[in-house]
Amino acid sequence: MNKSKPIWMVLLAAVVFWSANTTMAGTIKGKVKVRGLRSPKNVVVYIDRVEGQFKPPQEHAIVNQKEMVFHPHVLLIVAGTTVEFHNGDQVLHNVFTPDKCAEKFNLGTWPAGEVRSYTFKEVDCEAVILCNVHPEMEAWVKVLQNPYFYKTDKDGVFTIENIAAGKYTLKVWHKKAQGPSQEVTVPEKGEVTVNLKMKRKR
Ligand SMILES: [Cu+2]
Repeated sequence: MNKSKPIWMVLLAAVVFWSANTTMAGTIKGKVKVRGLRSPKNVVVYIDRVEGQFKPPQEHAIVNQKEMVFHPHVLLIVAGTTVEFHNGDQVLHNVFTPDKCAEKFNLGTWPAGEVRSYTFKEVDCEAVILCNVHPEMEAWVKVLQNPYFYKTDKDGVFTIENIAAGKYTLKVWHKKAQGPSQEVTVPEKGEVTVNLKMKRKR
């Protein structure tokens, strides 16, 4: 029974393998414009809901405090992700949030080299992260249902790749601006371009 497989079996296996690896998926790309802000930096563009369960990554996300600034300023994570808060300064920093969706945690105050963490469980949570030693310090953790998100740079350009073909609701978020959500149809292959407009919140 150790004969080599007939050629049709090899071809069939190849076709099955190929089709399993080419699900119909496309890209959403575009640009965000924000009226009333200096630049569209740190706008979060994301698909509101995608069918299925999205497991958080094994590796932890990191927020550092360096030169009295939280890095990154906006962190995007899938629900269930653990975030490590590092202190990269030679002074004591604290980490807390007043937001209920993150259980109003206060991780305490600690020196450089020490790390404390928190697992964000609630989808759609937008938690402001503060330091009670330095009131000017601020960061945001935005918790999403799925990994189809993008955070813009100064140019406002975004790309979300490898989305299964279908209809979705694309949303935008910025701490100081707001904009309408938009229905988007992702093609089976290739890309759809969407331009998004936001306005500074009053
Ligand atoms: Cu601080």
